[in-house]
Amino acid sequence: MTTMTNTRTDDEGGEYDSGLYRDDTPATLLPSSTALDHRMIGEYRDLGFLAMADVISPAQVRDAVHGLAELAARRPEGVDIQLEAFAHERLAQLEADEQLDVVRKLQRFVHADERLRQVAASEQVLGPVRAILGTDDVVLFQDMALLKPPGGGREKPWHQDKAFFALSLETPIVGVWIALDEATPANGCMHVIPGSHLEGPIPHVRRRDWQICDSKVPTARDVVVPLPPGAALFFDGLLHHGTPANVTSTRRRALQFHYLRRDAVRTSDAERLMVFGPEGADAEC
Ligand SMILES: O=C(O)CCC(=O)C(=O)O
Repeated sequence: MTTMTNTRTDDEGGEYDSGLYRDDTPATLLPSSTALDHRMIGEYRDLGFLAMADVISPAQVRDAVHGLAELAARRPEGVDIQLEAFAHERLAQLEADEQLDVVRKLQRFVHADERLRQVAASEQVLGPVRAILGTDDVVLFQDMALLKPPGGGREKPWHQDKAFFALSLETPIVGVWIALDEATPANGCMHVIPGSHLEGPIPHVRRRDWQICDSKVPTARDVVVPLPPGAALFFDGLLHHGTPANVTSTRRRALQFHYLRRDAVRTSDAERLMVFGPEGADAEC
């Protein structure tokens, strides 16, 4: 299975101090289909994120999960699949439709599954993105599914997404993280540091991943973002965020899309590494 060209096994991750993620301050969830007014956009600019309920419907959640499961079984050309390090131990016990339970990440799938393409192009997702970016002319920059399987799906340490993207620092990018299952503190929901996007880029180091050094994470400011299925977190590309490991037996599957203004200024990998540090060559979000 790991010999297929579009499939590889994760070789990062590792032990971490559980104090890196605090659960005492939960984010507020805006009601479904909130049209973002000036005040809410101002709040997004100050905090660097907002969370909203029911951004996609239960039917879209089901379709997305079916789409991902089919892609994990079919593995079409062009879709990148990364398995958890424990995949080889568990794969033999899994039925074809359970293969998502060893997949850490799928990438570049919108061209391969119409149901997933429709989620990325849906008005409920694009409406808030357009309001945040201040233009109707937005483009999808990256599509991925982050599946953090039950029984040890690994941590994604604290990081800024822009450390992975060759984009000018002034170019705004919006991440949209959509829960497909209930995402909880125990199964690895998102954690964010409000306002950290205003503090500029910070050096990343290669430890358990390409990440912010653990000792530099202001954990006292941690806001945890538990989300029901269909809810989404919209967040700035410089916001410090991370997710702990899934230490439960429940699933925590999510879609993550990044959007840019069409006139976004792209730079080079060399510039990205100059800003965020030399250890990030080939780093993937
Ligand atoms: O879903 C996750 O576990 C982490 C997602 C994330 O922050 C990323 O891939 O940049």
